[in-house]
Order: sequence, then structure tokens, then C-alpha cells
Amino acid sequence: TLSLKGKTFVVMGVANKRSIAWGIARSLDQAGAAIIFTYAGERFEKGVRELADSLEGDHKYVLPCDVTNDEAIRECFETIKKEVGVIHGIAHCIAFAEKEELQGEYLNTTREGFLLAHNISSYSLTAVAKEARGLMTEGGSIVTLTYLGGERILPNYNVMGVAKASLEASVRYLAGDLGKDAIRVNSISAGPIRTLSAKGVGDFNTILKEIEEKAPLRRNTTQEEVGDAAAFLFSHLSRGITGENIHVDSGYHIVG
Ligand code: 0WD
Repeated sequence: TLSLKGKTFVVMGVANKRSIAWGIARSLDQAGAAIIFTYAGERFEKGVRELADSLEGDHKYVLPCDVTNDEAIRECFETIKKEVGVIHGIAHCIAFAEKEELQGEYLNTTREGFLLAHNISSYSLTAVAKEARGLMTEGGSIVTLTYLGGERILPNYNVMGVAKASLEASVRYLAGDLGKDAIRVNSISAGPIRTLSAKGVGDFNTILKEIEEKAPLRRNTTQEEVGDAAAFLFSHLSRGITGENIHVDSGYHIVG
């Protein structure tokens, strides 16, 4: 099995045990890595703390980090620098759009809805990378999560698809900037997984059923599969890969 002993990763976006970020945390824990958790708002703190304590390793840092707030991001990484010093990577598992924007026609997206989705789901990666760069002095790996709706139109995904396209382009530009610091930046395009965020996407059950019928592997994606792919991207095994988007989706993206 893969070992990440002696390495420290920041996992952003665990909301509950269904979160994809939680799948990544479990894979990192199994590989022996130290994990620093960040959460958006106070209502998530207790739950994230309980989840962190349920892991095998001793992961004592659970910190607030609202990614819409530059000062909050700065404070979060300052605390990490003070308490831990060096980190080896970040899992950015954060997205948001208003429910009204995730149904019907994309055409009806409001200016506010568009900006909010892009702010939280796309710009946040750049804002976080900027603050984290100085902490990855031994090189690093940044992984974010995207979805097929960023590459092609999928019903109801709407403004989030446009935000994911922006996120995927950010991955390439950030990879370009940070490569000279031996920091790699990649995304995982995950198949649909029933999470809190997925609840906001209209007709999610139909999407899951279609994957079971049409994806080459004839089954839906699990958090564990995404977690293990992330562990690979965090490891030495992927050292030649940057600016890439890896589909962990039972192969669905090659169909239709
Ligand atoms: O089918 C799916 N579920 C897929 C999700 C398929 C492909 C990709 N993804 C992506 C999502 O778009 C997102 O980028 O995976 C990422 C994680 O989403 P998830 O696991 O599906 O959803 P959820 O469990 O609801 O986590 C979303 C996180 C929450 O965690 P925290 O602990 O941070 O509260 O995004 C967080 C949200 O609260 N979030 C924020 N975090 C920091 N600052 C903010 C914010 N302002 N807003 C939302």
C-alpha cells in the first residue's frame, strides 16, 4: 500500500461523512499522513471534529476557513504555519451555488448567482493556493474536485458547470505558476456521488441510474475511489503529473 508517512495535508470541505473530502481524508489516514481539516462555518465544527477523532491517526487540527473571505484564508494558513510549519498538499473540495440556479435553463442564471458560484467554487482555489504556496517548501500537490458538467452541458448543472470550467482552467494556470516551486496542481473529475451538495442538483437520481446503465464499469463512483485517486496524486507515484484532470467516474466521460 501507498505510504504518506511524515507528510501533512490540508483537507478542505468535509461537511459530513458523505462528503467526498471525507473519502480523501480516509485514504490519507490509511496511508499514514497527518491531516489538517478546515470547515466553512461554525455549524460544521463539531461534526468535523468528531469525524477527525474517529480516524486511526491523531489529527488534532480542525480549523475554520470560509473561502469567501481573504482574511479568513490568511489567518487559517498563518495558524497552520505557526502550529505545523511545512505542508505537502491541499485537497480543495469546496463548491456552492444557489439551488434555484441548478434547475431549468442556464440562461436564467442571475448575476449574483453567477458570481457566488464562481467565487466559492472556482476563485477559492486560487486564493487558497496563494496563501499555501509558502508552506509547501518541500514541494507539494494541490488537488481539487470537478465534474463532467464543466466539459459538456449536463441537465440542471448550469452555472456550476461554467464554474467548473473556470476551476479546470485555473488548475492549468496554477500548475504553470507553481511548477517551478515543485508544486503540482491537478483535478479529479468525480462521477456523481450522493452528498449534501448533490442534493441541490435537480434530478440527481436519474443521473445515478444513467451511470449504472451506460458507464463502462456499470456502477456509480464511491468516495473511496476518489479518495484513493487523490492519495495517488498526493504521492511520489504521480510526480510527473501536473495540470491534469483525472476522471474517476467509472469511465462515463468516454460514453455518448
Ligand atoms: O456528485 C458529487 N457529489 C460531485 C461533487 C461530483 C463531482 C465533483 N464534486 C465536487 C463538488 O462540486 C465540490 O467541489 O466535490 C466537491 C465536494 O463536494 P461534495 O463532497 O459533493 O459536497 P459536500 O459534502 O456538501 O461538501 C461541500 C463543502 C462543504 O464542506 P465544509 O466542511 O467546508 O462546510 O463545500 C463547503 C461546504 O460547506 N463550502 C465552503 N467551504 C468553505 N467556505 C464554502 C465556503 N464559503 N461554501 C461551501
